[in-house]
Amino acid sequence: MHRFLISFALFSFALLSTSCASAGDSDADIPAANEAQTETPPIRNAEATNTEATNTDVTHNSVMTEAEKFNVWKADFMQRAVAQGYSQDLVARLIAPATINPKAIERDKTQPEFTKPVWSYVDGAASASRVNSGETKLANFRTTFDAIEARYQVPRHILTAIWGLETAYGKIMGSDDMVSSLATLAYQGRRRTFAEREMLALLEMVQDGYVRQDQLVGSWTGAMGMTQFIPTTFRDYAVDFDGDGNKDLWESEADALGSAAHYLSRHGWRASEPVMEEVRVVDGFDYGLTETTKRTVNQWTTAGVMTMNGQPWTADAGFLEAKLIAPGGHRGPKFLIFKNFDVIKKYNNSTSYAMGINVLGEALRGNTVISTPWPRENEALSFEDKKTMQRKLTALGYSTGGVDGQVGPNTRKAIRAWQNSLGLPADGYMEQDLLARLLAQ
Ligand SMILES: [Ca+2]
Repeated sequence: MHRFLISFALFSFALLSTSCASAGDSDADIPAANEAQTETPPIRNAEATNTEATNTDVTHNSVMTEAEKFNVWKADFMQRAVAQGYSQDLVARLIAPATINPKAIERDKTQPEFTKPVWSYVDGAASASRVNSGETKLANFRTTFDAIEARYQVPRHILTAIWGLETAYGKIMGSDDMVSSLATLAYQGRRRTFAEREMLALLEMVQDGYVRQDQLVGSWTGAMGMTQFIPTTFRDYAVDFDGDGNKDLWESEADALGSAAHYLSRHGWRASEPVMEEVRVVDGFDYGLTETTKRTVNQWTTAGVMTMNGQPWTADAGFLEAKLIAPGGHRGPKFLIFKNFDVIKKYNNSTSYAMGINVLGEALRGNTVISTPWPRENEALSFEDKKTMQRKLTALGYSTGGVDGQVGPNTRKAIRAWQNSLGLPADGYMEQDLLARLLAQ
């Protein structure tokens, strides 16, 4: 808190897995803002997947081999791309060589059965090795960061954290052919709208000449370079920061970091505001206010929210709007989250991710931002536990909007209503002992 009070006038991420780092992109397990309120889609958003049926087209003719069906889809897509105005030459050169990426077929079918608790993600994000490497990068690219901050007013520690969480500072960028990966996702169908849209963006990128076809390498999910931009994001936000004529997010740190800064800036980054601040709340605090309610800091103070050290907020801070989150329930740490938190979620629509970026970023500046212990003794609910919980809540009249094993806003709302009925803190957070209590009911 003192950090915020003092530095308010200043500026106020393997992983976990590789590329699509944040594979856990949806906020399924973590109380977060209402994702439906997102104005523009984040770079990668689990919600962007779709489940449209594809059984009406020729690609599902069972007599054909997989490769033949793929080629039918490909010929059709190429025809449509040309009809949309892309040159026949370009389309043939870029799309015709595409082949099925077996990894994209396999992995896209895999459903996560178990989600790590939020603290595992946050701990991993700011591991000692990631902090050490980040400090080295900050030192090695000091002048680059100076120039990027001057142009975009996005602080270097946040950019470094994104670089670190996305690709371990450029070490794990994915080595899959972009066109084949996206073509496979499109052919497969579950993400056809997304993948075809991204393929058209690849055509545009090559057509406009600021990237070369041979550069189009990344993760099977379609994310490229040190900052893991999908093609539409690349097309709309990548910059040639070093001015060599090539938007090189793979080899040029200046281009990659400048592009990330440009992205955050265009999504409303506020240089003079914090990302999140840990807070305490009074006994009997109404946890129904967490997650979606937006109030000014002064209003939160009136509602019983306090700084960790008990000092008042600065006058300026009092007027900032914030939401309150308790990602580990009422026994864990609570945070006021500000506009910049939502801007980070435009990068990856996950509360855990945004927290990870902030925790790593602050660690790179020598700050520890979470002091309250997480409720680690509580074993996280399994996928089956979550479904059992959803069935029981629904049976008791608290609709979870379906039984899918994913704890999203609807399920948290149902948990809150059930908690309220028993006079429990309505934090929307289900623990094993609470689950036992629910099931006994
Ligand atoms: Ca460049």
